[in-house]
Amino acid sequence: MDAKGEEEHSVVKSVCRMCHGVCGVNVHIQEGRVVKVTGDPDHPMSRGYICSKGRASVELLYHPDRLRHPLKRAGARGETRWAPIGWEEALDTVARKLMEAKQVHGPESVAIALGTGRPYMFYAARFANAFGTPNVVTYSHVCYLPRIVASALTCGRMPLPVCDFYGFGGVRPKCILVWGCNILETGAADGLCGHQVTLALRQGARLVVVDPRKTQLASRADLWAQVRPGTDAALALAILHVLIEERLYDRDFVEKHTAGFDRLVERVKEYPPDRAAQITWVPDNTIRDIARLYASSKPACLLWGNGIDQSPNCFQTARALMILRGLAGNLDVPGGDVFWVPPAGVYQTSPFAAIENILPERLAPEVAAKKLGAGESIPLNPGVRHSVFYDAVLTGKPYPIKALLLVGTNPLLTASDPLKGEAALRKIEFSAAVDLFMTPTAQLADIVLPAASWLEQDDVADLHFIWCVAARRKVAQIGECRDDKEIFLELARRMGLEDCFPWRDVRQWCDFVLGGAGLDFDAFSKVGLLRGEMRYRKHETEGFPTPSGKFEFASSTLEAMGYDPLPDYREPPESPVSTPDLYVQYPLIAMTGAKIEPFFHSEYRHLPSQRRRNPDPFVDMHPEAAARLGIREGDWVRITSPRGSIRQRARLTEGIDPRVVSIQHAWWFPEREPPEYGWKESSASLLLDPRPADPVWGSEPWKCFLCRVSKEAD
Ligand SMILES: Nc1nc2c(c(=O)[nH]1)N[C@H]1C(S)=C(S)[C@@H](COP(=O)(O)OP(=O)(O)OC[C@H]3O[C@@H](n4cnc5c(=O)[nH]c(N)nc54)[C@H](O)[C@@H]3O)O[C@H]1N2
Ligand SMILES: Nc1nc2c(c(=O)[nH]1)N[C@H]1C(S)=C(S)[C@@H](COP(=O)(O)OP(=O)(O)OC[C@H]3O[C@@H](n4cnc5c(=O)[nH]c(N)nc54)[C@H](O)[C@@H]3O)O[C@H]1N2
Ligand code: SF4
Ligand SMILES: [Mo]
Repeated sequence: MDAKGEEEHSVVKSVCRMCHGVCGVNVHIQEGRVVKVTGDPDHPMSRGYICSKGRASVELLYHPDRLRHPLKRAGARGETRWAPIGWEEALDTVARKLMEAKQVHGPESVAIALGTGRPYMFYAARFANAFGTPNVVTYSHVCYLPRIVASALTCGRMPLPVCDFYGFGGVRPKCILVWGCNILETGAADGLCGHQVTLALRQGARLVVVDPRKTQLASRADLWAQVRPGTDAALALAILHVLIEERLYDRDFVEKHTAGFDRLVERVKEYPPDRAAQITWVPDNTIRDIARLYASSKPACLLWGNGIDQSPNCFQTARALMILRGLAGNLDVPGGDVFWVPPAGVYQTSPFAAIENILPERLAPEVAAKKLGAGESIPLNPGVRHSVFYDAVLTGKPYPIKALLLVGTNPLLTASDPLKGEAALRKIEFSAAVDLFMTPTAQLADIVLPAASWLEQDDVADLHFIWCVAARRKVAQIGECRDDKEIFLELARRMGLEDCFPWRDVRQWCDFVLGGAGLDFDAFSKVGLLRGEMRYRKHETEGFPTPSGKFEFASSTLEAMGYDPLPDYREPPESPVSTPDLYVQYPLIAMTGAKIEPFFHSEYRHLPSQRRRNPDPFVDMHPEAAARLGIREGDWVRITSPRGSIRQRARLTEGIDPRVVSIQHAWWFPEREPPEYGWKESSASLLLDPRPADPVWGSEPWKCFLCRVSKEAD
């Protein structure tokens, strides 16, 4: 490189947001253009790690299909005719339409639909609250939230405990129990960078994996429980049974800090390992070995994920795993499962903090009571399920729904009941979508607003209320794209909501977030990271902020609300056991949406580097099951559930039980014709059971329903 070239090459330190993770990265800029994103070896969260998505950030940034200007629908819905308009007209229209609906039909006639946790989550939740609608349509029933609230009801603290890999207390985990979480592909869990697991294993930590699939981690594990999908509660109760029967638990913790132990003892008596083995397909000696290894390794930590969230009794399964952490004496101890202490003075804006903003009591009580689907799960679930929302739009009951603002979500591909969803999106009077790309969902909107990617944003990146916040800096501008936060500020200004959004712009907001820590965004960008001062064993001085002041084996809150205060097992609503007749017609158990490294849900199928890694939709099945059906590696197969039918390509693997198949989710083909881009061909959303299975939380069983598979005609 000549001297001039070197001068023009600069490196900006930032944090990636191609997934939830906050991997520290170096953004390389040449002649004003981002040319490369590499891992930052000095970053304490990720220590140089970067995955293929992080590296593909540049491909995303400059992708020719990016939305670059606000668009207005110019034909009938779904006719794919769009006219570019200016931001003023676009924002004025959205603001006016939402306000008109509110004035005529009440704030509840307007819904906000959100996707997974993104940097603007806090703004979105605050916006819904300030506007006064209780209807936030989101994935809280199947992702993360059930574990947060189950953990909060058990030990009073929010958010949930996270594995302590960083060693701030001088000790690292000796054993990692990974339960329904595939962090090596999913990058981050609950605020933890997945690379930390790799580092801990390199240092000799023992590994136990509970997963129906032989994931990379499962293949490296000391013990692997190949659990039948959806039966985790029985397995957890049996492990608790062994801990108690063999007196492997932390007696000091139980005596000093817990309530309801006797009732737990009675409950787990119902789950001896031999009974659990029949339910879960995990041999009883494996159950005993797991209990012994986990309980005798001190400290140990437990990493959990969507495998729990999307099970038919996710809430009590999560409670059982919280109880396991407490009983083993791992809660808030160095190297165990800890409650991070965030940096002092920094205003908390994590997706978790957003929940606080959508708690119903912040709304007018009479409006909060109107939340769609209220009553089908405990009020602490702030979200509305898609299926419930679509019904309300289509029937006008219990009241008319007039307008919808979709921000960063593609529910036709990522939620259940998508055909009903399509009808609802076609029927609703007004909708606007904010996205980086045109999608099958955005194609049905009236106004589409172009969002900025992470390289186009200033932010105080905060991942789930953890021990640090990190600086993300705007290094590019694509077309007229805008940061979602700015879009919310602009809408709030037009809708008289400035009291809740008093910030002039995103920079002033970032300064506000940092204000209590005594620095502004410019100074913070130079430092790059602010850390909290970690304290362990907070319960020894502060107790647990539950009604009893103790860690509650039996939840007094659940009991007061009329629910079972203790974890118990429930059979999935569709299974060989609960629906044997249906099982004859649909003789395979379907799991959907095991996440894969190259994609993020419906995202990145545009990006050649990512698509090459997984060019087609794949369903994993055991060679024996395939042989019985005359299916060979790579064949296109038809997968049919009681709800619908799709096609994917068979991939044969010994790492799955012959009675189970694993179906990739959120497939569409951006290269095909709009408005559908072929989503009805292969999207697992068409197969999903939209019924709320969990009696407490209302989760849907997306990882354990029935299906059949057949070879497609050549
Ligand atoms: N069958 C099945 N379905 C599942 C799952 C499963 O396991 N099985 N998992 C579920 C889970 S856990 C979740 S959380 C949901 C996620 O569901 P979604 O959040 O709806 O999924 P994505 O495809 O990631 O994102 C939707 C859109 O957001 C846009 N987007 C990305 N970043 C931004 C941004 O910064 N701003 C804006 N405005 N838009 C942005 C993308 O371009 C994309 O079109 O999917 C769920 N769907
Ligand atoms: N690359 C990539 N990263 C992502 C995402 C993405 O789409 N792509 N999505 C992000 C989002 S929104 C989320 S919520 C996280 C989720 O991250 P994870 O929690 O890791 O999510 P999954 O891959 O859905 O499920 C984890 C594991 O659970 C297993 N599993 C399925 N059913 C069961 C069951 O019944 N019991 C048990 N014990 N295990 C089961 C699956 O086989 C899978 O290996 O990932 C985030 N990160
Ligand atoms: S794991 Fe997530 S944050 Fe880290 S490099 Fe990959 S996409 Fe970026
Ligand atoms: Mo999620």
